[in-house]
Amino acid sequence: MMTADAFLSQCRQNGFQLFSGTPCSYLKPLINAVIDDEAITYLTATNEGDAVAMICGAGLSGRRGVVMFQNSGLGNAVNPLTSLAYTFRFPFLLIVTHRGQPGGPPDEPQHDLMGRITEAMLDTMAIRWERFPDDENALPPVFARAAAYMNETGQPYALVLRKGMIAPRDLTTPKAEKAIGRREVQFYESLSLAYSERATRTEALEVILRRKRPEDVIIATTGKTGRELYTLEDSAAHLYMVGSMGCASSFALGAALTFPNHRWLTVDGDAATLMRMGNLATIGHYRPDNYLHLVLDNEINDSTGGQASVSAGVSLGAIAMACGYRQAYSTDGLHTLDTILAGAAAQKGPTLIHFRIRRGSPADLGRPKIKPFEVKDRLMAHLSAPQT
Ligand SMILES: Cc1ncc(C[n+]2csc(CCOP(=O)(O)OP(=O)(O)O)c2C)c(N)n1
Repeated sequence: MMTADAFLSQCRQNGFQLFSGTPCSYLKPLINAVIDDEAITYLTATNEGDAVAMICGAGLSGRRGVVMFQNSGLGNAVNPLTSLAYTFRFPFLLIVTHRGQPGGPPDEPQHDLMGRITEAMLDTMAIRWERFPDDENALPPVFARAAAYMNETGQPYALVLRKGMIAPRDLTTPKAEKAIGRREVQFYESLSLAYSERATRTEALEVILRRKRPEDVIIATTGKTGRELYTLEDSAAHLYMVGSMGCASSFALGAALTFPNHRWLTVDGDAATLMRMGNLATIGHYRPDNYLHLVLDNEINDSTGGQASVSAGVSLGAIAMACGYRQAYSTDGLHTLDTILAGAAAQKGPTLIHFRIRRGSPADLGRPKIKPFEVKDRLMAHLSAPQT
């Protein structure tokens, strides 16, 4: 058994100072020590996959973070681990607890199957892992192996944490005593066009590009949005999420909190936003001034053949305001979009612009010819970050 502070001291020495995750009782001492440690930042995530995406976004700085969660949440994180971290080569330390460990202490029925397949799942996902050591003297070689692997491959390295490895530790940071009080959640909504009269995605992207400022970085959601943006204008300040549907906003959140001198524009889809709507609450909670969230809502999964999403009756602006965004707009007018974007330049974010568009894309739509990890390296160079 070791203390959480012994582990954190190694983390600090090895440059791991940003953590994200969701709690597990096995992680209690560690997560509490992280929250109590003023030299370490902890970003709480609503979902294990969003924790992965946030740490990848922050990883554009070249600094490596730590993601920690229960093995039950490994399922929630599979997509960003395989499509984002692996594909774009984002290295970080992953701590996965081992509830339901075979031969371990008796555990609840819901952990039985996951306990049996946890290590095999990591192997299947090509994630190099080892057991979390039970002695602090074993930590330096563990960190050395992890660093060597990350340097060589650009991939995450996992530690599987069994029960009782870390000495108990309570949380000492008190929960804020402040009353929540009365909230105003008004936002601007003006929707007057019939579906077929609305603008196209391309027209909306053209307005966004016209209003782009030199410090802006655009993170485009998976599917046709990234492809259209790439076709209209490729730039070192763009990142096209080729997979990890729904993670553009959490990736951009990690980046926005790490790079306060850049404005981070997430260009999302309606289905992608709804897929990971919990992250809107995380954006509202951390409230980065430099965050602009544009949702291009065609009410369908356009990229996969036009199947209806459930966004037609959803007021994403109202949801964003209820989650703590500073302002939100919902419109279908291109001129209104242009005016809102012009005004957003002088506003503190987070801002959500819900822009209702119609279906369809140009017939000759290209695909990024540059590989995802090259897009990431190019963006890191643009941000003047050391390459991983
Ligand atoms: C986790 C996951 N589920 C499903 C897909 C397949 N997929 C790719 S794009 C897409 C539709 C996205 O719809 P939306 O966000 O509304 O954007 P649009 O295509 O309409 O521009 C789907 C379902 C995926 N890439 N990842």
